[in-house]
Amino acid sequence: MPGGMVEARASEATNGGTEQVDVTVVGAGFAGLYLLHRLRKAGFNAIVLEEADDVGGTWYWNRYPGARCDIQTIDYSYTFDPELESAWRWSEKYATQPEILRYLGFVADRYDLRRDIRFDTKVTAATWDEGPQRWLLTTDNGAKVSCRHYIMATGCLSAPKPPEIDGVKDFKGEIYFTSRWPQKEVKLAGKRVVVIGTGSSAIQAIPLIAEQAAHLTVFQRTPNFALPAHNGPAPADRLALLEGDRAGYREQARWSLGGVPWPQQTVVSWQLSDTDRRERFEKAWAAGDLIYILTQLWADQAVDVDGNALLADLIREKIRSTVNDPETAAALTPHDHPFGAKRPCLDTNYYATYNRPNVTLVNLRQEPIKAITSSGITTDKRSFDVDVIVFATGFDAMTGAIMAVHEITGRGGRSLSDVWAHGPQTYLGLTVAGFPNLFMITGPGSPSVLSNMAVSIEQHADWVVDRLIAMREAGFTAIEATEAAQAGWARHMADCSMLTLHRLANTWYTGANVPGKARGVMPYTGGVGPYRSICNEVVSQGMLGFRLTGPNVPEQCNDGEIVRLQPDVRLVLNMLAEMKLPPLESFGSQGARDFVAQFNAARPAGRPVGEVVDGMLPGTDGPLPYRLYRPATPGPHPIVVYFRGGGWVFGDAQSDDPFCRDMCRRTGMIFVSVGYRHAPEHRFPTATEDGYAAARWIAEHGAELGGDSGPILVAGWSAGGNIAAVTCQLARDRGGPPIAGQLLLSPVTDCTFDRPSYNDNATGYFLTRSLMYWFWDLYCSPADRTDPRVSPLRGKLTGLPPAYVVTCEFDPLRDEGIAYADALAAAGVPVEQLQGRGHFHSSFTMVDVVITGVSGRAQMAEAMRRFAGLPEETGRRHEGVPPDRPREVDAAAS
Ligand code: N01
Repeated sequence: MPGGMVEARASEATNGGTEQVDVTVVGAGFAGLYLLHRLRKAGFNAIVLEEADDVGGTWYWNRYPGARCDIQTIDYSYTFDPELESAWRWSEKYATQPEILRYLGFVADRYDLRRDIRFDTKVTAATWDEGPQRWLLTTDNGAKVSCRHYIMATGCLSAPKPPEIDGVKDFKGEIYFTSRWPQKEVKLAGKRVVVIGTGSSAIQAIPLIAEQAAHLTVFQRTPNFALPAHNGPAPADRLALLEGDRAGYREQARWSLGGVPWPQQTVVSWQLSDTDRRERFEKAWAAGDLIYILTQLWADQAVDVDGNALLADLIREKIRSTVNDPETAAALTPHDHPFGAKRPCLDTNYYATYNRPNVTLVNLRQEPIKAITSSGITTDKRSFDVDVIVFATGFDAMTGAIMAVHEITGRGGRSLSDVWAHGPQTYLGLTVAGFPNLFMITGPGSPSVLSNMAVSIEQHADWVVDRLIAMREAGFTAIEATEAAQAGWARHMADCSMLTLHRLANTWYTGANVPGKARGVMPYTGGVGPYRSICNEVVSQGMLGFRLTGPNVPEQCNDGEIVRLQPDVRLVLNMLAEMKLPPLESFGSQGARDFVAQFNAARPAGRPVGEVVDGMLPGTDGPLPYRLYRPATPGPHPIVVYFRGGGWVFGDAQSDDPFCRDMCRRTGMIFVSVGYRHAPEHRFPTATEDGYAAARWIAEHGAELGGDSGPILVAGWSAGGNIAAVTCQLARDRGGPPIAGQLLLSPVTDCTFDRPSYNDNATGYFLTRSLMYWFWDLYCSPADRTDPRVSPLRGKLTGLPPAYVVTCEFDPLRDEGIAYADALAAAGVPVEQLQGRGHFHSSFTMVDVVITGVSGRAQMAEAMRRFAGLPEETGRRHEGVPPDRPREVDAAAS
């Protein structure tokens, strides 16, 4: 066995009273048990330190009445050993805490794990020892351990949060925490009981406590969404799926978004009628499955506030129809967060429990707790005498389990608590720069609590153990994330969190439940499958973002950022890459048009607008088709003349339809999408002259089209951006029409192909350099290319209307767009730029596919409104970026 594990392996027992091992794991829950099993099988000398006197982790401590899992148990199981799977059969759809604990005990015994678990042992400090490159651990029973690698398998919800209510110590009755429920029986019969909190723990416990207590008073600060679990045997359809192809089912779970194999929905809410939506909802309600209702209703439910509100309203209806007293029902109905942004709960008779005569709800929003007294609880309005207080007040989630457990001191004596003072910084949620050989299982920055934990735990444990094996084989003894990789991960995390609605709620996901805790979405919101592929990519790219060192081998550090694309752009590009399409140009012009039309037909339909009208307008050589999008608001409206993208070769009424609809809705303006003629049938300058003629006609007939009396605006994407830019120059030079503003989205502006973006993004981002060459060849002979009617950057730029120029980082056209914006500004034209970090050429036009394009479109719309002299759209402010960050686009869901 080469390398750094040798001395630890040889030590076997102790060295001056310090036990020497290769790997120490903290926590004997789901993660710790599997780690120990894998580490042992890989030949490592590993131990687990566990504070409790038995295995179970979270499931050891959380033994309050009603505690169950709320992912179906057939999914919430180990999958690493098919024999284990056939050796254990769950008795219920959602197993109880005692059954889960029995399962973990069964696993511990089956793999003979207990002999390497030190129970009743709490780590009190962990310090990285630079010299020997090992972690030194001290424990509360005096034992010391030295290990090469230190793995925190401490769970995400293990550090209970203090109640933060004055007077707890004065209370003379009994106090319990759901998170530390005693092993002995708690007798509640005949007692006046209070439960503080209405999260998952409380919602499971309340119906059972109500059955026992003489009276139960629930103190609720924030209502939560809860759904009936409909517990019973595992549903036959799911069981059949699993048993029909166990390996396939498990593999699908590993690559799914949430760790349970459900298909991804493609139908968006506005494509469904009210009846269809209700039908889907009732099916989900009857299914009693969190992942199902969180993912299977419509594609926009988790990423779009409007799509989400449709679902939230249906759940609110259910609450109202279950709870008899309207005031109690109103208090129990959440309105302060989108459904799913705060962890929803699964319940059994939760809402109906409030119909019992022995149950009272106290709404702390109306009467906050003043103090706990010796005999009970006093609010702003009244006093309650009680015998028992149950705190279901939750956890210092994700970071608490790592930081609050003990001091962790890394390289240079830096403590993890200091490093994380402003929020957790990790690489992949697995490692922290400055803390060599420290790993976290389901740490902040990994999918963890937003996934089926069983699946995430196995992926993490496998990834870590596989890395340790690879290090051993290569002779490395230390591994550490680089600062650059970690910073890149933070950016990617922030990008991902803009994809979902989690950022719109005050929850333990964001640290908001603990006073003074740094705020930010802590779990990785990009999904289990994408996360897995990123972890694999780190390895296939030579341990990108890690520094590996060892005594007898040269250092290896392949520094860099693992994901630079926006998360949804990455998914789109991966999907396109998997399709292994031939180059678009190889189809020929008509073939390319047909292909693009077919491709576009598979997109989500555009959203409804007030009216869509197809018409014809006179062009220079005959009629040109147009499609007009009218807002639903009363007119007249400003008019935007829009030119479609498609390299002067394709682009029809359908191709840019979702974008035009979206911009019509956002701007409150009429969009007239013009069907200019295409190359190669109609070469330069036909497209430009058609565009200009159309703008002129539309300006002259604005009133007939429902336009207001102001000047028109122009907009265009790609080749359409080229036509929009040229139209502005021609309008200036040919006596009109007056144009109030121009929106140029990834425009072609110049015939030079030597700017860096042409090389940097030559391939791999859908619009390739060779496709651009093809477009140019079909449209324009080399002799004509410097004409400003196709290379507007070479034209006169003074006296043009104000411009909003959008470019995308991973686009061959990026630099010519920026060059045009800069040149306009130099010529005195008011210009704003939006540089789409992590975006590709089609990011902003792939409406409802590239969700991170939303905030860019929101900013474009604001700019267009400013150009037209309209007031700011305050209603959609949350979609945009803060005004102090104007030049780089952030993502946001609408
Ligand atoms: O904790 P929570 P939990 N005064 O933080 C309230 C998992 N889990 O233990 O929302 C008054 O959700 C607090 O109010 P607010 C699951 O992931 C899984 O219930 O902060 N109230 C909230 O209502 C879950 O999400 C299962 O305004 C106070 C409640 O206490 C996570 O664990 C079962 C307060 C805390 O709810 C945590 O759930 C159970 C105060 N000072 C848990 N402080 C499964 O089924 C807090 N609250 C697998």
